[in-house]
Amino acid sequence: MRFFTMKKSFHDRRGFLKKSALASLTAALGTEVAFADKIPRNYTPLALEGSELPAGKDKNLTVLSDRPWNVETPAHLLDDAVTPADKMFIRNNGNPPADVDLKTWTLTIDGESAKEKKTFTMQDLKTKFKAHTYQLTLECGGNGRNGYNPPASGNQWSEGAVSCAEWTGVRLRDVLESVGIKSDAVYIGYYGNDTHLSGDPKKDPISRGVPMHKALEDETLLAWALNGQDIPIMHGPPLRLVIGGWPASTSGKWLNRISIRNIVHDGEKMGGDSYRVPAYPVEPGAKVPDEDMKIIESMPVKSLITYPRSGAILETGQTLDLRGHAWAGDLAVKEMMVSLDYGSTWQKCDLKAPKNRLAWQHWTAKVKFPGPGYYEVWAKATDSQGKSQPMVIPAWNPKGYINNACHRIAVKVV
Ligand SMILES: Nc1nc2c(c(=O)[nH]1)N[C@H]1C(S)=C(S)[C@@H](COP(=O)(O)O)O[C@H]1N2
Ligand SMILES: [Mo]
Repeated sequence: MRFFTMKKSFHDRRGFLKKSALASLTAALGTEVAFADKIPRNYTPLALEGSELPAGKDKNLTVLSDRPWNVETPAHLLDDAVTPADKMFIRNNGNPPADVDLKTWTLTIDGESAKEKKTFTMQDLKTKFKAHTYQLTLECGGNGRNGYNPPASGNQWSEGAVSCAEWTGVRLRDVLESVGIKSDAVYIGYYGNDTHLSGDPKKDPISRGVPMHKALEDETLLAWALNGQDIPIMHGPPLRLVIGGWPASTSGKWLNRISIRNIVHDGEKMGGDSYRVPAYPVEPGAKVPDEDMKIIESMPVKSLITYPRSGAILETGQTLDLRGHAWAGDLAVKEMMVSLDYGSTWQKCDLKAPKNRLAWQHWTAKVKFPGPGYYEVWAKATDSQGKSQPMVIPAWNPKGYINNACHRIAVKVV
């Protein structure tokens, strides 16, 4: 297949640096861009030019920031049924541990609602509990942030902060039950071994969690393997909490402690605008009172076109075999549609069942274009409760979370 390229531009039509490009640069640098209003038209700041990637990663991933690493996967590189480790997006809030030692690593279970405090070695976990493998969809709550206007600060993810790999480990439920859960338990909170960007050892880069009902699901794992191999350093070895269908920020990496809480966990990035959205629709740019913000739980229905990549060139009369994946948080996807005419009419796709609950579902469709010209293919999934993806952009929120707008690709027929 041939392709035409539409270079992602950092500039608007008048040649000024886009607000979103400036926002991502500010987030990556952790400081304001001085003299931003003096940047010449059509000039790309050096710091926005391509950075190197961490070891073991596909060279075509997109680096959004390298301190800490935030790397996204272009949609067409997510074509595999099971996402390979080298194509998984990376979202780090702090600095990962330089090295991890399987022999000395421990996991401690504690908290107000734990009947006792107990510490497990990796060997304990692997030998005292039954291992399970599930394919689980992990999508960053900020995936799609670059679609919002006014732009939200933070990494400007487009579509690729999602993965669906196979994780092996023990059920969190089995481990928590072996310790004993008090009847007043409401939440679990995780702690990892990464360090805060400030270097302050008393600060956690992130410490989030989920309510007990989600923590105790069959598919919630304490995982030590990714696609049958040791977890690569960027993805949280030697032990990672994996919680499919919820913001991937709940899947704690480099896990060393889980607290069973008698309150909603109050760790780093549980409050304020972090991973929270207004409880009701607000106008773009609104200031929302803290008490009106609610924690994001199950992620909304979404889909990707993973073949072809945007910019495909077809011959007139050629049939195009489209394919991709669709997922819907805790729910299943019930229907998948594609449109060639900006959503005026839709064609039903063939949709497969997931490998297991909380894994994405594969879809395919054969489409024919009426004649030469520029087209867009839009993809729309509907969940088991009848909710569909919005065609363009969903409700604005202060940090630009849960943008589940239809994925769109460009196609030229010649
Ligand atoms: N300890 C720790 N766990 C973490 C993070 C982190 O920075 N530190 N980032 C979270 C966020 S915001 C996301 S989206 C996912 C990213 O997982 P990945 O990098 O393996 O794709 O990990 C989550 N778990
Ligand atoms: Mo995230």
